[in-house]
Amino acid sequence: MPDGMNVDYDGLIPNNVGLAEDARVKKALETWHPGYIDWWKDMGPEGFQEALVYLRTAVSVDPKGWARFDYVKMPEYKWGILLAPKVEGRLIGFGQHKGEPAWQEIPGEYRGMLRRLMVIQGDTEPASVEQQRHLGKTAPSLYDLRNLFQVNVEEGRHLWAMVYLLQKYLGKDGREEAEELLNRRSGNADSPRMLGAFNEATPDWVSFFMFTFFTDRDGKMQLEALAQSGFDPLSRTCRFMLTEEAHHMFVGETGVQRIIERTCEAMKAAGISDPTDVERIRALGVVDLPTLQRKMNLHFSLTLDLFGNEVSTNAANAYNAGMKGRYREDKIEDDHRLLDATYPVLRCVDGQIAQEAVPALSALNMRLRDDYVQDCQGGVNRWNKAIEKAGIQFRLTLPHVAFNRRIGEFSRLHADPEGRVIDAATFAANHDRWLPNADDNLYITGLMKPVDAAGAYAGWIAPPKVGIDNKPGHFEYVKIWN
Ligand code: BYC
Repeated sequence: MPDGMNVDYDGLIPNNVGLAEDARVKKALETWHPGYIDWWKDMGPEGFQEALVYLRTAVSVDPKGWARFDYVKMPEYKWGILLAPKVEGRLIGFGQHKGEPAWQEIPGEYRGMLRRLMVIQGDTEPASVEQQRHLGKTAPSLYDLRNLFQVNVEEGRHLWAMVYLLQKYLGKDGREEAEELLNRRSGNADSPRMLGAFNEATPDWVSFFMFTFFTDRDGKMQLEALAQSGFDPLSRTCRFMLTEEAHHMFVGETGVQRIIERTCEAMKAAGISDPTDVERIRALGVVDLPTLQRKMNLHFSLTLDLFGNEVSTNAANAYNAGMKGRYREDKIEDDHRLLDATYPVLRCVDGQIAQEAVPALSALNMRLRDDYVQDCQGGVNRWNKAIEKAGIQFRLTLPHVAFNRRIGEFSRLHADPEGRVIDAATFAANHDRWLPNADDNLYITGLMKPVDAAGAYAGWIAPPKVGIDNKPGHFEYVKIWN
C-alpha cells in the first residue's frame, strides 16, 4: 500500500499522517481542538447543532471509496487530517528549483512566504462557515439544508488541514497563526477575515448558490495552484481538499440551475414569454432571470478580486520559489521557468482598458484568473442551455472583468458590464440595474421561507434530479427534531 493510504480512524483526530507517533504535533492539535469546537458552536450553523445530518465523512484517501455517509450531529463530525498518498520520487515541477526533489520540510528562506499562503488559504475556510451560519433557518428543503451543512463541515475540515501544516512545519509561529484563525470573524470591523469577499454577507440562498458556484471555484483554482507546490505536504493536502471541493461547486451550479428550471417552468405555465416582465413573474413566487443576472454580476466581480493584483511580484516570487504553480502546471508544455515569456494582461492605461504584454512571471495571478473565467463560462453555458430548452429568450452573461472591481487595475476606473469605461455618476445611476438592488433583496428575502418536510421543496426551486448517495426523493436528509 502506498505511503499515506492507511487512515487511523480510532483516535480523537482521524488522520493518515502518523499523528500517534508525532507527540509534539498531536499535543498541539489536541490543545487547539477545544477552541475549534467552541468556535464551531458559536459561529457554525445556527440552531442545528443537535440535528442529525446525513453527512459524508472522509474516512480514506482511496479515490475508489474515500467517504462514508451516515447521520451525524455536526459538533461530533470527525474532522480528520488527510493527505493524498505520497508519490515516491516526486520532483519540483517549476521555478528555479525545477527538477530537484520535492521538499518534505519548508526551506528556511521560504518560511514567511509559505506561512502567508497557508494562513490566507486557512482564513477563507472558517470565514465561509461564518458567512453561511444563518442560512439553515430558511432552507428550501431538507436536501438543500443537508448540502449546506456538508459544505460547512468540509470547510471546517479544510481549516484543520491548514492548521495541521502550520503546526507541524512552522512550530511556534504556526501555533500562533492557528489561534488567530479562530479569532478573526467575517465582517467584524476590528478583526475581519483577510480577503474582501469573505467579509461580505451571504444573506439568502440565491447568494449561497452563487457563492458556491463562483467563490468556491476560486477555492478550486487556488487549491489547484497550491497542489502543484514543491512543498510536498502542501501539495498532498490540497490534492485531497480538491476531492471534497468538487461537491461544493456542484451544489452551486445545480442550485442555480434548479432556480432557472423552476422560473422557466412557472413562466411557461402562466403564459409569460417576456423574461423582463418582472412584476408578473414575481407574482408567481419565482426568481426572475434579470435578478439572477444581477446576483451573478455581484458574486463574479467580488470573486475576481480574490485573484489579487494583475501584476504581482508576490505571485512571481511564489512561482520562482516552487511554492505556487499555475493551474494544471504539470499538463502545460513550456519550460516551467517563464524567465523570458510574456503574457497578455488587460490593464488600466490613461483611464482606458488596454491589453499589454507583461512578463509572464508577474502575470501569474492574471493567468489563473483567465483559467477561472473560462471554467465559470462552462457553467454559465449549461445554465443558458436550460433557459434555451425552455424556449425563453434570455441569456445570462458573465460581466466584463473590469466591472465593479475593488482590487487591482480596474479598482481605479468604472466600467459597465460590457467593459466600457464610464464615469462615476453613470455607474451610480445604473448601479441598481447592474447589481442587486433594495427591491431585489426585499423580494428574495420574502421568498426565503423554510421547507422542512421530507421530499418537499420551496416554490422557487425545482427538486434535484438525483438524491445524495442515491437516496430516494422523500429521504429525510436532516432529522431536525430527534
Ligand atoms: N483582499 O501582490 P498581490 C477558498 C493584498 S478561496 C484583500 O496581488 P498576491 C474558499 C495582498 O494580500 C481561495 N487584500 O497579492 C472559497 C497583498 O498584501 P501584502 C483562498 C488583498 O499575493 C469558498 C497586496 O494586496 N486561497 O479557498 O499576488 C469557501 C498586494 O497584492 C486582496 C488563496 O487565496 C483581496 N482580495 O495575491 C471557502 C490562496 N488581494 O501581503 C474557501 C493563497 C490582494 O503585500 N493566496 N490583496 O500586504 C494567494 O495566493 C495570494 O495571496 C492572493 C493575493 C491570490 C490572495
